[in-house]
Amino acid sequence: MPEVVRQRLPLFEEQGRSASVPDSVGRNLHYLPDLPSEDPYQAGHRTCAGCGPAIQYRWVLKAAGENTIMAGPTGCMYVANSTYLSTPYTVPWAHTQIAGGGSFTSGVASAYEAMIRKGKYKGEYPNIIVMAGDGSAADIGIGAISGGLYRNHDALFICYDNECYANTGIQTSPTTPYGGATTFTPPGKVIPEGKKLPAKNLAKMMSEGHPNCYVATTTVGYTIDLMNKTRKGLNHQGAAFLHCYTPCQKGWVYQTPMTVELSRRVVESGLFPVWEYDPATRKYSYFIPPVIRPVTDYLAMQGRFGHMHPEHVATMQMAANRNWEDMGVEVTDRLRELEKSEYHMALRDEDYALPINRGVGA
Ligand SMILES: Cc1ncc(C[n+]2csc(CCOP(=O)(O)OP(=O)(O)O)c2C)c(N)n1
Ligand code: SF4
Ligand SMILES: [Mg+2]
Repeated sequence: MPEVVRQRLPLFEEQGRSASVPDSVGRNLHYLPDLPSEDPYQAGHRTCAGCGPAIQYRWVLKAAGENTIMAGPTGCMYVANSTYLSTPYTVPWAHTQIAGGGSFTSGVASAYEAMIRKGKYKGEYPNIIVMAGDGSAADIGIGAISGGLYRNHDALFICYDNECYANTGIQTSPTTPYGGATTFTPPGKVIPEGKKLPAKNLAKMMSEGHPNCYVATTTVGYTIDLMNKTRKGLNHQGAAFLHCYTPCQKGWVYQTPMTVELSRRVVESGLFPVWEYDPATRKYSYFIPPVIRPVTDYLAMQGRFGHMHPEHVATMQMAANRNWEDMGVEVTDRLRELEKSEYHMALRDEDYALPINRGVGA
């Protein structure tokens, strides 16, 4: 019976394969000689300017390369990427029903295994990837994705997390953070904070609940990390799950060029821990950012938090401090103080707020 031959994608910066060259004023410019020139996610999509999920799609597909099959459950990245005669993919791509991304992907993986073993397909096993929004991966389609991870199909299941049901008009999802204003969690007199529940811890559910699964979190602020975790997930024999934070300019109301900056600040403020889980050792390794910030450095950049009162900001700082503790980082006295509301103003106060904060719910 023919063996299933799997691809092995090298990691970027592995074994000193990155390089630096001096620019005209003597600074070292860092580059990756091995960065593929091909872009399986090309021009032609219709996402908003600064769309975080579109940035993620591009880097994931650059890392995966041409021998890839993609599935996209219903969401912005289906609707904005599948206009008739104007799709951005150079690789096979299929739309799936919003709840069915996991089962579709399981089926594709099983079919390739069977076709190769029966000698009906002669090529290498392809990269099989599903990129589901948070509404799909954390809510409507979580059952099918959990099934695929549990049965350990050889595929990469990605949640691109823009923390809302964006495509249908920015409704709350299980990953919308506490305090986030959406069309279903508008702040008002009765519920001034907007969303009351904290976000579902999706990635930890996946790592703790699926014993053979490689699981990692990342953001579009750390390109090499995103591409390497994509490749590690694809190289892992069996199921892998990647949770990627991807800002939504339209839903979060921020200045368009700030997508990458937000994707770093969310990590630097302790609100989105970046980690990797090795199923062989059952250990987590956390990325500790070089800069650690108060949560206000992150919240004040976004209109969706512009309504928050001091006690809501303090609640957010408390959650961030708990995350730092989980990561083994000592919480400074200053960050402890910021757990108290008397150390904060309302986010709409001039000292915090950018003009853009007059957006959603403000
Ligand atoms: C079963 C079902 N319920 C609801 C919808 C309507 N719907 C289409 S796109 C969408 C939003 C999906 O949100 P998410 O998965 O987070 O992707 P995003 O739009 O944020 O990219 C919804 C609710 C649907 N297509 N199918
Ligand atoms: S609404 Fe958000 S996720 Fe959808 S295309 Fe625009 S920026 Fe991207
Ligand atoms: Mg979403």
